[in-house]
Amino acid sequence: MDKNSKIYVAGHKGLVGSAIVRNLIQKGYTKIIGKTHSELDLTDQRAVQAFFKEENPEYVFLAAAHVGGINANSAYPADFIYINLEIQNNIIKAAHDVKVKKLLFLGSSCIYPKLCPQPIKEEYLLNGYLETTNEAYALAKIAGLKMCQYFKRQYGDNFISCMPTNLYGPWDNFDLETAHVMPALIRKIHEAKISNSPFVEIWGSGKPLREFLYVDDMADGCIFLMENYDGEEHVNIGTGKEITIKELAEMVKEAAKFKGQLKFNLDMPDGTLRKLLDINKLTKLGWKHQVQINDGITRVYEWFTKNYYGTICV
Ligand code: GFB
Repeated sequence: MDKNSKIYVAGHKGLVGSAIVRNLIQKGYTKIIGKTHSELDLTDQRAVQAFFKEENPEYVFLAAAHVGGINANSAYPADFIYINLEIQNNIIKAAHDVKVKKLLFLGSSCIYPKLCPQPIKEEYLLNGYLETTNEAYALAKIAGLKMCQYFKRQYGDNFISCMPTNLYGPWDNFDLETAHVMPALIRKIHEAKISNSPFVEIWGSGKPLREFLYVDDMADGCIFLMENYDGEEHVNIGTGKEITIKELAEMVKEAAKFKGQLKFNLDMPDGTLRKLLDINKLTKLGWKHQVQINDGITRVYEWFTKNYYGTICV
């Protein structure tokens, strides 16, 4: 990409897309375009086609998706598969039609089989059945990465894919019903502290292991791949480190200085017990994350208390 290449970031207002925009600006890219949901409905094929014809972007980061935590994924599987297939089909096909120079599709570590060996190598894809709590979302994301492969194979389009692990950072979704675990715990523990609650509820057993990547690191990894990778196979993006949900809750407690107890609600699902990505492929290409988890939690906690809690909740 040249510094004045026209770059479209689909989903530029979300956790992932906004981090990609921040990172592109930091790196000196000047022509970044984005459209809000009200300006462009990405599930509307005609509107997406018209937008691509009019703007003619040279590079596309496909970071727009209908996302949510374990509860939202389990409760609304029809929405997760339908909306995500629509968004990615429309963008990938429109990018092909206007001959963009390169497109990066973002998936998720939940695409891998529930019981596959750990850490998870890229080649384990489609070796077994999926985790039921996020099967619909995973199927859409698998279709997206395969579509990129097939357009590359059949038409020579330079469409690549990456599969980030669990992400966290500023501008996340802090709605407790639909959030991922990190923003949910930050909010719950902060609220427990200010209401002097003796405990905070944690869903599930606290035993599942998760790998967490700070979203600005992920953005940096995405731009690194856009600049350095043209392969057909997708690439994992993670830290290579995992912690239990209980350990995560203890860390958030520490950041928030909350002294109460953790109360595990076993009526809520654990989801998959482990999904640690093998990051050797990306490491060999020359990229590594920077932000360690304690530092990342502190940053997001501070962001939440200043920007979210300060303005929206109070
Ligand atoms: O982040 P999370 O919602 O999704 O949950 P997944 C991770 C773990 O944290 C689960 C536990 O074991 C939850 O039971 N947990 C504890 C909580 N307390 C809470 C809480 O208050 N809220 C939430 N949300 N979880 C998602 C997939 O799976 O991962 C998506 O559903 C996507 O498709 C995403 O792939 C990255 O890590 O289980």
